[in-house]
Amino acid sequence: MDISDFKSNEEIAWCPGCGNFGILTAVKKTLSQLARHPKDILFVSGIGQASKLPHYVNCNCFNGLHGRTLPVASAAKIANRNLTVLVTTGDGDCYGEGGNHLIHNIRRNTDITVIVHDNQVYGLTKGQSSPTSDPGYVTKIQEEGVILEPLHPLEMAIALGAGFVARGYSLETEHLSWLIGEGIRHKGFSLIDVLQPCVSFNKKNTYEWYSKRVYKVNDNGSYDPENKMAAYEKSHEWGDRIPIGIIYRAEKETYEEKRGLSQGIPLVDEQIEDVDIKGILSEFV
Ligand SMILES: Cc1ncc(C[n+]2csc(CCOP(=O)(O)OP(=O)(O)O)c2C)c(N)n1
Repeated sequence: MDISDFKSNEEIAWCPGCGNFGILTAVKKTLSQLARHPKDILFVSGIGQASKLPHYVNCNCFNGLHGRTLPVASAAKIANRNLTVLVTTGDGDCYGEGGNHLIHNIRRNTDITVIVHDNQVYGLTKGQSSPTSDPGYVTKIQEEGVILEPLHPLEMAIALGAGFVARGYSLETEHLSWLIGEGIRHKGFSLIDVLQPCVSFNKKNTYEWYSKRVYKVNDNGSYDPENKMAAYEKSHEWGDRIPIGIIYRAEKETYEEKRGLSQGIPLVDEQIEDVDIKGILSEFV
């Protein structure tokens, strides 16, 4: 496949200069290298600027409710393991309203790849603080600055037992594309938090701000992403230096394996003629 095979005809509604463009480029590049047809790829998203990304990619898309992406994505993967299932979500969508789903889908460990466009702000609703906003960050609502402690998503994911935990930067598209590919190849739940400048509402965490701090965690080859305690410590690093790359990686049994769903006929292909679906549905209508 070629990058152009994944281009959709939708007009892009992001602001000029938005960090989401870099993520879109990285996603399409990764997909073009996967050697999978667009019909075999499913993007699930919620509500937000980040959640518009699947509209701009030519493949299957399920655009659901704010914060509810992960149960939908997990269910789709469980029903049809032949799909490559990706999630695009914002820091509000995934770490705020969808936080409970994040916790339990990490525990469930279905084979899905979650890309969080982390701009440290609610973009679509015009700039309120999000769970990852830096303390002191001033918005129209938080006029005296954010007073809550921020959530550290990578640290939380490692503590919960996620088997693939990574951070990318939307300006480093080659590196991000590689990370997304590694996340897809990882068997189980993969979390990729992407630093994504919001040029309209986040005037603190700008391209300049991130670019001064970001460094590749394994540039000198001495970082071991399989060392859990080192990864835990690294996941907490935030401030003058911000690591990007694969922070933690471990092989784990997936939900599909535990349930015996990784072999045999995928659920979606099972014949269900003998099931009285009308009777079941009538109980809910
Ligand atoms: C159930 C529900 N709660 C709240 C909203 C309002 N809402 C829509 S998007 C959003 C936050 C978006 O922020 P984020 O997920 O960080 O995405 P971004 O727009 O920054 O990419 C909120 C609060 C909604 N649409 N539905």
